Amino acid sequence: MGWKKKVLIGGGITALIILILGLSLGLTLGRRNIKSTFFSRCEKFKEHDCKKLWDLFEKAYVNKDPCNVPMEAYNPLLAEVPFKPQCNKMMFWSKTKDVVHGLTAKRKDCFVTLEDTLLGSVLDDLTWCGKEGSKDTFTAGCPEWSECVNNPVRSFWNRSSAAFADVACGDVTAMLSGSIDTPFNSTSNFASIEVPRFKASRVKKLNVVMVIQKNAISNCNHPSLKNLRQSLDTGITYSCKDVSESRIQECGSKPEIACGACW
Ligand code: JS2
Repeated sequence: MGWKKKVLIGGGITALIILILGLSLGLTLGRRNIKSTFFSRCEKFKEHDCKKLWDLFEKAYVNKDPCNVPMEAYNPLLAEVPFKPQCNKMMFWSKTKDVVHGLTAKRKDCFVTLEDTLLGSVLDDLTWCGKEGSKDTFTAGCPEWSECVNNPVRSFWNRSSAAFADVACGDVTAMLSGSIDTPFNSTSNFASIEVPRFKASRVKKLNVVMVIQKNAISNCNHPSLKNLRQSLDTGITYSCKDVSESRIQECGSKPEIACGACW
């Protein structure tokens, strides 16, 4: 066999070994990363036992079919860190994640979202799942959001959205997008999980803020907002304001602007 052929085969085998090593390393690092990410984010909230929270979190999905993890699987975790009612400050959103968090990152004196709570901030933008017969947490090869309803990530956000909405009280704010053709979409988390849990016994008013960006195609007169008004519990007052993105950013950058004067 000529030396050229030997070099080629040798090169091929080396490449294959590097590929396999790379893959397994990636998987291992991925696994290690979510745990280290969980702890580094959790430790920002001083008064909590992050090891206990990690164990409760893992119990929700480890060694289970990743399409058979219902919302209730997270009940023990939510019970360990229940959301506190923050009347007149609770902010909900739909298709406005970045604008909303750009504001709440700077004005927690005015508004807090689910992603500003311990559980929401620890797990935001993370992916995780388990596999039957394995005690590991995987971050790759997990079902996509719409691949199956009872997947670990979707069930966590559905369960935590429900729990956050269950403690909503006073004047509640919701930021909806004027850049999409259906600002209040009945299939969204906000519409299907959170709004039905706003009870007039706790929630006095829902202030909708329609985020108006340059490419705006909708505003407070959009027909889908009629559906929102009709789906609100009787007794909850409703308001809607079209607010430019720049005004929202100004509220974020000027703490001297009173919460009620942001728009
Ligand atoms: C996957 C994630 C993540 O009111 C808001 C929040 O309380 C939120 O939890 O749910 C509402 C927004 O959901 P909705 O109305 O479906 O809007 P969207 O813009 O389509 O956001 C979908 C994702 C919401 C849940 N979620 N899902 N991965 O990292 C993640 N972070 C959040 N909040």
